[in-house]
Amino acid sequence: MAGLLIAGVISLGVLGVMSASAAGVGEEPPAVEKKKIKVGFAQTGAESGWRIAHTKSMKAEAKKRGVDFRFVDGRNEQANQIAAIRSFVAQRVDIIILSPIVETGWEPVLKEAKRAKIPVILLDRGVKVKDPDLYVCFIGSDFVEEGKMAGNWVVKKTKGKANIVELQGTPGSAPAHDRRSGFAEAIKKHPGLKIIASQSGDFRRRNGKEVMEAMLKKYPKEIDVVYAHNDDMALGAIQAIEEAGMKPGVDILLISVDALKVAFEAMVEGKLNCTVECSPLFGPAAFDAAEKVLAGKKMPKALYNKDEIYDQSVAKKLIDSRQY
Ligand code: GYE
Repeated sequence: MAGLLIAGVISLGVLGVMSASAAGVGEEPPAVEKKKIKVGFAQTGAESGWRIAHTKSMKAEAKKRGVDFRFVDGRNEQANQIAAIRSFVAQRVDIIILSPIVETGWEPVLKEAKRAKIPVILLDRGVKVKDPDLYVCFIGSDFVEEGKMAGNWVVKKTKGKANIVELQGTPGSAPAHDRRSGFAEAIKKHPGLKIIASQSGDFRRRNGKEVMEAMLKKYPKEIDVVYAHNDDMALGAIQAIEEAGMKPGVDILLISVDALKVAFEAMVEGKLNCTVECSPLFGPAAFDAAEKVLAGKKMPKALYNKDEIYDQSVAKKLIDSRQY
């Protein structure tokens, strides 16, 4: 049971060993009382396949390590996540993990956690706060880099000439902001690449479809490329394109982010052209970090995952190895 055992029980353990040796060889030392650590996790919600895989990874790892895990689904409202943090403070959890739905507005509640001496780990998405000591570390992907990878792929694939529709993630969220700026940065030296429309689909499949339907009405023949900030919205857009009588992946190219298994399926079918990976399998890293923090070890302020980019040429070969 290599679970997360906190430092508070170590002194007990040492005492236990001492009294055993004093009692003589051959006697079993008394069992060390192990305290389960209490972890509160404030999740954004369940907006996408990515998010569902993320929650699953966290719950599985908590179970594996025997953590007292308190999970709150924020139902995609910052107010619910703030209330969750307050309740974690009231419950005196040992550590709080937060996947913040948006970047701003966290200062007051993070200060409350700090005052209560409960460390906060940011998982997956970052926040904008003046005092960096309001959280111990961030673990996640470099969303700007993901946007750049997507932009570079579009530059190459279209030889620098295309009308692009961008489907943005949740307004105010770090991935929506950074995937947009990274992409813009990558295409900026190519005047032939134009983002003709950019709208939020809130990282959801249904919204991606609705926004794409509206775009196809407005620009029935002009759209060459769809850049979606996640796979779910691209899958929704694919449906809209098919319903409009066009071939997704051929008449309109689509690139998105996440690299879900369903995105690989769409690539194998030729409907999606490319996806940039963003792994949601955070469980082990999150609880390793929690363990370190509670043991008083220093964590780097930010830990970034390494993400890859996959297009149709590798989809068939890799689809069976995809874990989410
Ligand atoms: O790309 C999207 C999800 O924050 C990286 O959130 C995450 C994003 C992910 O809903 O599908």
